[in-house]
Formats: sequence, C-alpha cells, structure tokens
Amino acid sequence: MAAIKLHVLKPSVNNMAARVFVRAAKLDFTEDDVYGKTRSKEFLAMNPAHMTPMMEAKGLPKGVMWESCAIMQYLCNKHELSKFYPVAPAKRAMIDSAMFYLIGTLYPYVARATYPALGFPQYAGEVGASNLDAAHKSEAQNAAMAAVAEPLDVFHKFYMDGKPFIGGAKPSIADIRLAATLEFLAVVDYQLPGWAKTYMAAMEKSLGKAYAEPAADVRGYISYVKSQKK
Ligand SMILES: N[C@@H](CCC(=O)N[C@@H](CS)C(=O)NCC(=O)O)C(=O)O
Repeated sequence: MAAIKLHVLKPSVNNMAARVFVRAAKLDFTEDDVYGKTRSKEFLAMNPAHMTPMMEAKGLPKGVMWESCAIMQYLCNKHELSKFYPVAPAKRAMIDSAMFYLIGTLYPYVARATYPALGFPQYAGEVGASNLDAAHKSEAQNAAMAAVAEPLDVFHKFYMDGKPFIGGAKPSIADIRLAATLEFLAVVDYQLPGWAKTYMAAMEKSLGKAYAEPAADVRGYISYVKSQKK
C-alpha cells in the first residue's frame, strides 16, 4: 500500500497544489477521487471540516490532515525535501509568508472572482452567497476581480523580486501553491500580467508532467464550464 493516500477533488486548485507537489517530489502516493463524498458520514468521521485535499498517512496523530500548504510543509519536513522548502529559517520564513498571504489574502479574492463562474458554492456571509440580486452579485465579483491585481503585484515585486520563482532559481511549495491558484482565473478570462504568464509557463516547464497532469484536470473543468455557457 502506498505511504500516502490523497483524497481529492480534481477540478480544485487547492487540490491541484498538493497533487502537483506529490508528483514533483516523486512520493509514493495514491489518489482517491471523493467527488460527492466529502459530506458523507465516513468522510466527516475522518475530517469534520470536509475539506480536500485530505491526506491519509501513517504517523499523523489523527491519521489524516487537510490544508494544501500544511500538507506540502509536512511532507517536505518528513522527507527532507529542502529543494522545495528551504531549511534556513529566514528563507523558510519567506516561503511561509508567501503561502499565508496567498491563503489569507489572494485566494479569497480569487474565489470571489471565480467561484460564481465555476459553479462552486460561495462562502457564507458574502454577497455571492446572499439573496441579493444578480447586479449586486456581479458588482461584488468584479470588485474581487479588480482586487486580485494588488496581491499579484506583491508576489512579483516582493516575493519574486527579480528571481524566476518565489523559491529562487527553482519552484518552491509557495510557487506550486501560487501557480495552481492562478489557473482558476482563466474561467473569467482574467488578463494576467506578462510576468505572470511567463511565470506560469516556467512552472510548467520546470515541473513537467508533475504540473501538467493535475493542471489538465483543472483546465478541463474550466473548458467544460465555459462550453456550457455558450
Ligand atoms: N485552504 C484549503 C481550502 C480547501 C478547500 O476549500 N477545499 C474545497 C475544494 S476547493 C473542498 O474540499 N470542498 C468540499 C466540501 O467542503 O465539502 C486548502 O488550501 O486546502
């Protein structure tokens, strides 16, 4: 039996990050597609947060864990994968900062901008999940789309700062998380700045099939969603 079982939803970029990582790191893993099962009694018994990606692995205190960045951090620690997650505290701090900034700031904007088009449920308390009319919802979606530009620029100017990747010459786990996130913006035809297009291409070139295979699932879903709108 493989050491790692990843429970995944293939159209999701949160999942894509972990899926790219286990491939790029050449870890021993299997994948279980849990579409339609995350709220089942069995799944909730393991994971009351019903979140994917969820990793099942021996040695974890509860047998499972979720949160894509934490999964990548744990696997890097366990398998000493310093090429994806530097060990020196100051360098590691930058990778952690980039990932927290992504999850806490960029991702909520990306979700509000893209989830309506992806047909994903929006978060409680947000305009998109409310009973407000379509005009209000579209205004909120456009505001979120406009807000994406600032954190994107921060990734470029602060975290990358002239280097090809946040990780330097090679992609780090923060790069895997960022590139996967940006994949969703295609569903709203978001015009990525030139540097981001170059960056995405460099990610795919550097990681090869490890990136392309999970990306194909996300891109396939986006193409399907777009074809339904025509
Ligand atoms: N911050 C989390 C987000 C995970 C997340 O939102 N997962 C969604 C898919 S995009 C999910 O599993 N939803 C299924 C459910 O809630 O039942 C991560 O990076 O892993």
